[in-house]
Amino acid sequence: MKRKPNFRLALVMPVLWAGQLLLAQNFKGVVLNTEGKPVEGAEVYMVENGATTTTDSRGMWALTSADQNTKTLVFHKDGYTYEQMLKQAPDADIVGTLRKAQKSAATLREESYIKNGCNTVKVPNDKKWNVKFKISELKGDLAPDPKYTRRDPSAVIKVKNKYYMWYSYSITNDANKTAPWDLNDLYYATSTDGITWKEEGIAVGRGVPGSYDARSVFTTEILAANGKYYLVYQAAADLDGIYNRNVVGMSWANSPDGPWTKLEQPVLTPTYTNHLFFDNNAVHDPCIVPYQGKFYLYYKGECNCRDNAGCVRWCNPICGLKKQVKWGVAIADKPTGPYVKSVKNPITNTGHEVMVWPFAKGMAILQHQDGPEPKTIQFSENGFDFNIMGGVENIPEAAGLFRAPVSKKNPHAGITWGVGHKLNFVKGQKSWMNIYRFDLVKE
Ligand code: AAL
Repeated sequence: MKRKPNFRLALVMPVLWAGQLLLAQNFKGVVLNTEGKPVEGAEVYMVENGATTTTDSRGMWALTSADQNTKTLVFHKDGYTYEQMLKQAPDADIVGTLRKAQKSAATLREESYIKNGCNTVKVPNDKKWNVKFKISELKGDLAPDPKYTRRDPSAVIKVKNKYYMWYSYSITNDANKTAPWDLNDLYYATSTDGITWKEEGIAVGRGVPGSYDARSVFTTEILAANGKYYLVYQAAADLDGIYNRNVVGMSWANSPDGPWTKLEQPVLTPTYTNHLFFDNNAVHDPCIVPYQGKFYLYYKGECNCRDNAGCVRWCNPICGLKKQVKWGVAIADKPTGPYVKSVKNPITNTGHEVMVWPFAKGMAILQHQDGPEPKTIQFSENGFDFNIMGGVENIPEAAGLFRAPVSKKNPHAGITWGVGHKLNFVKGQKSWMNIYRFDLVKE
């Protein structure tokens, strides 16, 4: 049977096709190295739709998207760092610049552990560096109370004879909570002796629906600089941000008592790539330290295997470990950013919670767990290349350090006391958490 020509379709199709053409957007550009020379064979990845291409011999590339929204573009080639552009509008002259990657001291040590065995991890037994802590309970409003879950405290700072700390806060039995850091707000407390604390209430709350911090704000740190106060914290837009791709948000205030003003955009995001990279899944535990006239944002990265065949959870941890997480650092001229991730990332091979303080002309850190160098104290002359200096006994969990003046001689001046947190496991119920105090034990 002969089919009748469908005139309506014949009329509509070209219109639809032309409409799509109108909607389709072109992103084009060039990838250069830091000397301004074209980079051939660099990957260009459009995060929102997964479109990927490779630069030609002139470093040129082109990608199309079916909608008119801005896009996240990631540029990469082996031997270079990942560079990403957020909220890039369609354009024909997008210039991506690739910086050569460098191996940090911790990455070189990790390579040597892989080659020579994990029994080659050396922790010097040095009295000047070895540390030991003792833990005690807080009093007042922050005395342990199963009704409330208070966790991941910030550093403690002293402002006009009062100590201040900020922390993640939630009601333990909130039925909608999927983890202790889900559906959190940032609360703060003050004290005159560092032992008895008064809960002052909310400092920074979750954002309105649709915002990058709508689901939870948690795991915060405080920076006092230029007469202002800056809170950095993890922010989750939705449930995925609780376990995977979160961002780091920031709020600032003229007084530690607020009011706090949120920045419109996050200051840090994971490296949005499907390749294995130490922070391709999440950026956690942000902590900003003023250093050499700049602001160093240290953070813990988490790696996710995503589409990488054969990769095991946590991206193939070494030394038979179940989990390995590493830290990165991003540097800015101003506290509010923009923060640029270091070419030396990752800067540790172990990690979890970030505990960092300036000492002499360099930077000291505590490494807690999740890697081959747990319970160590480390030092770096330049803020990137950390070496193991000694061991740590009774390390506090998720410690917020009391911010003391920088010492030229005593590496422990930045860890004399502070606050940490404890998980109280209750079988068959939601576990709760409380904040405790830790003190350095002088030997
Ligand atoms: C902690 C931190 C981050 C994680 C979660 C809450 O140990 O590393 O803050 O997102 O667990």
